[in-house]
Amino acid sequence: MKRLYSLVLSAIIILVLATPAIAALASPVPAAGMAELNSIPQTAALKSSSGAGVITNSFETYDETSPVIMINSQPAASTNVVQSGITGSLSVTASATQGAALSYQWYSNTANSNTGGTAIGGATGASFTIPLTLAAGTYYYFCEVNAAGGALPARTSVASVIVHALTPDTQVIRVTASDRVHYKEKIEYTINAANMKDINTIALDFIADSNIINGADTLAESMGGVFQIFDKQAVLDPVTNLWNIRVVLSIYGDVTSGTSDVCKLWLNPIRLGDANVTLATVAIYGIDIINGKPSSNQRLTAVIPASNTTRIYSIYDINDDGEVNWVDLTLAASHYLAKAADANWNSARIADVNGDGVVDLIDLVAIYANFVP
Ligand SMILES: [Ca+2]
Ligand SMILES: [Ca+2]
Repeated sequence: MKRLYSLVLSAIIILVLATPAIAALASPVPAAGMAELNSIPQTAALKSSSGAGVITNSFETYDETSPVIMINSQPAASTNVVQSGITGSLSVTASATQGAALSYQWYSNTANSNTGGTAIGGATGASFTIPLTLAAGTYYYFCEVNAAGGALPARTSVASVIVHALTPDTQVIRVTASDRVHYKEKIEYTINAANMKDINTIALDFIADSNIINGADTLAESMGGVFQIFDKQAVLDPVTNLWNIRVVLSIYGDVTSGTSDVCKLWLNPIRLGDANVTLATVAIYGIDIINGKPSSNQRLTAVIPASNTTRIYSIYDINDDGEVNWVDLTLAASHYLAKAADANWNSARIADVNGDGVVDLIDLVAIYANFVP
């Protein structure tokens, strides 16, 4: 073990010494004539080389020194809510090169499109709370991200919000989870039930992508006066690695009406990326008042499918490509001995994984120790 450690240190030190050459290779060299190209106005009349005529071309003006915006995670494609009990929000994660400051503007649209749309007053954060007063129907939203320094704006894909009409007997199941979870932590899903009067049993079937996540030691646990009959996970499709997770709950007297958290579900990240978990089906059975057992009649009057996407990230993934490997170590090494007082700290600080204000061997060893395939 000691020998392995010193081998790693040697490898890192060699890497650090070799870094200027790597950095020189990686630095983009402006193409000859780029400055002239950039000075061409948006619509330019160019004379052809033969002089036979005039060709008019349109150009997007592009300055290679401007920051570039990346949308790292999109708002949920589809969110189901129930009228008068609307909860939840839509959110976007974005970044820009050169550490440019980002700004956000959410839009609503009458069609399933992210062109056009109407800017929503005050909706200028990375997260947008779904308006509580929406009537039953389908609504379309998207976010436009802008960055300082002349970056081209970037728009997210469209997020549909489906508002279901509420009737007195509508049972509602909601599932919520964090948008982002660190690789070393569990993803926690909270299952909330509403309008459970005279309900005996709830059976929930989730579909999870086991390329990214796997069952935790404790898969599910009931709460709020609800009894858990069983939980289990099984391979649904060995080709796509989709897993089915079934949780069956029994409802007792305490949860007869209103809204209550009835269960938690935990999954373990096994890789970086977007973990998708969908509540595929819900079966709700009422009480058979003759013998007190579950009725064979399903009482469900509103299926609320819910899909949650959680970004599994690692602070050691310096280039944010979903893996922690030698590329990240090389990138971090290119900032070796950068300090918080340095002019380039804005670009170097990502390599300071322990946050102590300097990029040194401790950071490089930590990145090496947290490689993720
Ligand atoms: Ca990486
Ligand atoms: Ca450090």
